[in-house]
Amino acid sequence: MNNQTDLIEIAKQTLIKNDLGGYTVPTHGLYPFQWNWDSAITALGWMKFDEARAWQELELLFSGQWDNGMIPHVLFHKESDTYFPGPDVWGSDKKVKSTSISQPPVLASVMKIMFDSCQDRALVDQKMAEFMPKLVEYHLWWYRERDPEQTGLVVSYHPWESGMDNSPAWDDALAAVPPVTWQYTRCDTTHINASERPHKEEYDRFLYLVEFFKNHNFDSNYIYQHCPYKVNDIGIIAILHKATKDLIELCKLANYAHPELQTLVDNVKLTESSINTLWYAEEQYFYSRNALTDTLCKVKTNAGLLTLYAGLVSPSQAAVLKPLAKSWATASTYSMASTHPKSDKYEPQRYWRGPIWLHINWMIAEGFADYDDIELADMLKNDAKHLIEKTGYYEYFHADSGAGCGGGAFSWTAAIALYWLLDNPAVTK
Ligand code: 9WN
Repeated sequence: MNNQTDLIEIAKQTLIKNDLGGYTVPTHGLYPFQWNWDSAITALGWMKFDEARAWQELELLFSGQWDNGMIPHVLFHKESDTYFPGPDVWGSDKKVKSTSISQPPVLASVMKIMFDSCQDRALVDQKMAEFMPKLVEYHLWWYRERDPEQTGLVVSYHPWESGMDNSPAWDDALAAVPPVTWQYTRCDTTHINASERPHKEEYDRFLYLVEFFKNHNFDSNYIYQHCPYKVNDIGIIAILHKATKDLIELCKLANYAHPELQTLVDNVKLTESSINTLWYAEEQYFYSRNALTDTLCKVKTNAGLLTLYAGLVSPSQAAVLKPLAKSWATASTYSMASTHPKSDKYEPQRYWRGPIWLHINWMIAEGFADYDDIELADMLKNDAKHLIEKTGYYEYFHADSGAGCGGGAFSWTAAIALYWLLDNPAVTK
């Protein structure tokens, strides 16, 4: 059991040790590159003790932005042989080698927090001038490329894009993707026990999609028409929606006028008018949808609760979601399992099929606080605190035993602890 002061120091040291010169790896060995949503969350931790370094994290993330506006899910700044699939398998030819998909775009929401909280205002102004055009382009990319028919619900082409790679919500959609037949050697299971990682059947299909993008020269139109995996991911949709609203607000606060700002405003309205197509009335829950078969992915995963964080939930829906979330949160020792513990798909220690991720808990807690359920928000926060006190900064946690799972000395867990859980006043370097 560590005390508060120790936990703050260990969290800072975790980020410092994971710093590879301007960007932070999620953890050494298992994930040796810069990941998109990890870096955004990690910047919140840096912000608490080194504001310049927090902005630098974003600078390196923007450095890999594609000309079409996309910010990739992984940037391969430096070579490493401890991860598979690396840049050769992905095959992109950009100036910074990268993957060809994105990740949940929490970046703008993070930038809004940094804008509101950072003490060095001259630095904030400088960074806003530098990053705002890029950030708007990133959001325009999401709506233009991933919702070309203007349905209000963007699509995702890969479970890795969801950030919740192995969620049981993807099982049916992924089963329709052909497996690769070539031999490959995974690195993840040399770092981590296989019982905590996806099965080979899933990896075979993850890799098929990676090759599919490469074989079709990353052609957005072709991929939109023919990708064998196309999902309206409720998690991405919710995080994008919240982030776009934050971005619009940021444009006003930073006095930044982009000629296509109205497009963002229009897309916010469009999503608001179409989100209920993902509400399954019979079970009173928000689900992702397999866009190829037009069927909802009916597994209760906590991604559905991110709609509260996005402010997409009506009062009557919130009245149903609150008691559901309470019984969900209390169905395991620690709140809140990523898959409902009563679901037959629940696996308490396998990747995204049951364990707890603290940055997701933070978003869900924010959502419940916004909908005036302080009790639930506090429960999530207190449990998250108990987990780090008991176990430290693991990638994720077993919802019943509280054991740390996946990688250790993990950046986003340390960062969200610094930002959300540990009462540490900000000090600028
Ligand atoms: C693939 C880095 C990333 C997270 C994802 C998480 C895991 C990668 C993997 O690690 O995914 O992107 O190889 O398993 O699922 O959310 O961003 O921490």
